[in-house]
Amino acid sequence: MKFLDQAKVHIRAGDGGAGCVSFRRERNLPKGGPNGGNGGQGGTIWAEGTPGLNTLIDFRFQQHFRAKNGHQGEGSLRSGAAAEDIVLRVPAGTQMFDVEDGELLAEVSAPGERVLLAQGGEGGLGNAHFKSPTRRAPRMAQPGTPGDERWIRLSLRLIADAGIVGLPNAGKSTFLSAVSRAKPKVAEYPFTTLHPSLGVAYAQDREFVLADIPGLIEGAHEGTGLGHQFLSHVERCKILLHLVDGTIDDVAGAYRTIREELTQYGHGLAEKPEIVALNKCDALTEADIDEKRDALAEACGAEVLAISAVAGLGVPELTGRILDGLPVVEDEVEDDQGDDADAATSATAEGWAP
Ligand SMILES: Nc1nc2c(ncn2[C@@H]2O[C@H](COP(=O)(O)OP(=O)(O)OP(=O)(O)O)[C@@H](O)[C@H]2O)c(=O)[nH]1
Ligand SMILES: [Mg+2]
Repeated sequence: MKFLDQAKVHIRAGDGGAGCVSFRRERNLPKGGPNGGNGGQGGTIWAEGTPGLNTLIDFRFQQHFRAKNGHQGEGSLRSGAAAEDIVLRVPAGTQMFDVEDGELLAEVSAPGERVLLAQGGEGGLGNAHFKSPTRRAPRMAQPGTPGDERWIRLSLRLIADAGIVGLPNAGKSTFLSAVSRAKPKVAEYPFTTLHPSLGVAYAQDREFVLADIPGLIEGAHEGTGLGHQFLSHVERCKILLHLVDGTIDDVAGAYRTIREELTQYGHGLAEKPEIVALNKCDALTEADIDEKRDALAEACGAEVLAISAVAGLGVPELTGRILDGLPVVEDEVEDDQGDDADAATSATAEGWAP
């Protein structure tokens, strides 16, 4: 499945049905009163967060959403039927903007959350409504009001707890696949990952969402490599995991390159809590590990974990560290989330496979 994080759709809510002008006519009642019913409500358009969904790709295939109009009122005081609502299924983390003025209309931040995008029109009142002692045969009824209509831009920012950053080839995707069921592509060349991917990691009976984004290189903020466009997906992470490839000579330089890009990008990324890990330690000697870990610790001014994403070395400690940095959510594993979370995980893993 392809990843798509921007989409433009046209939405049009249904118009309200017209009210009806009608009079009661019966053989023994030649001048019965007005009995025109009200029109029905036009269909409204909503957006709803959907579990297991993490791309806006569906909106490439369908860009127009039009809800039906409400039915007209009828005689004998029958109200017109309301039209059905339409629900756009979007991933959690989707923001919706008005294309015309760029205004943020709504935001879906959790699965199941529903927001209004376009209100259906109200049905018009039938002539029965206008009856009064002085006006016993009103020949008027209201038309329905029109439904809202607009172009909206959908913009998805993944909501992950932790985001993995690092140079290409640092082993970011390998780490994601080591701790979750996500299966991102891993290869020995840079820029293997072209789109962000998400995985749910489990550790210490807790779970957290990890985002793997394409590697950054020097000048990413000026568009070099794949640029830093994907950094928007780690903007909302609570913590950054900074992976450094231990097999390269200048690990401190690699670290600083990424830090510089994070700073250039702005949006508070450089201020986020960061955990630094030296990866690929299975390919290093003890002495090498010590030396590089020290160099890295000096560059970042914090303790550095030595890990091997491939061999699983130091991985539980690292996930433990990430968890320590995340707020504990009460009832995290309770409720009916258990099964759902499982289902969402596998869907996520498949959904994100490139
Ligand atoms: N020896 C060793 N190799 C590793 C380890 N982790 C990753 N690799 C290898 O490093 C290469 C790059 O791994 P990826 O996970 O694709 O790296 P990435 O950071 O996702 O790279 P991009 O997506 O290009 O940014 C692959 O050949 C991996 O097998 C490790 O712990 N030890
Ligand atoms: Mg990758």
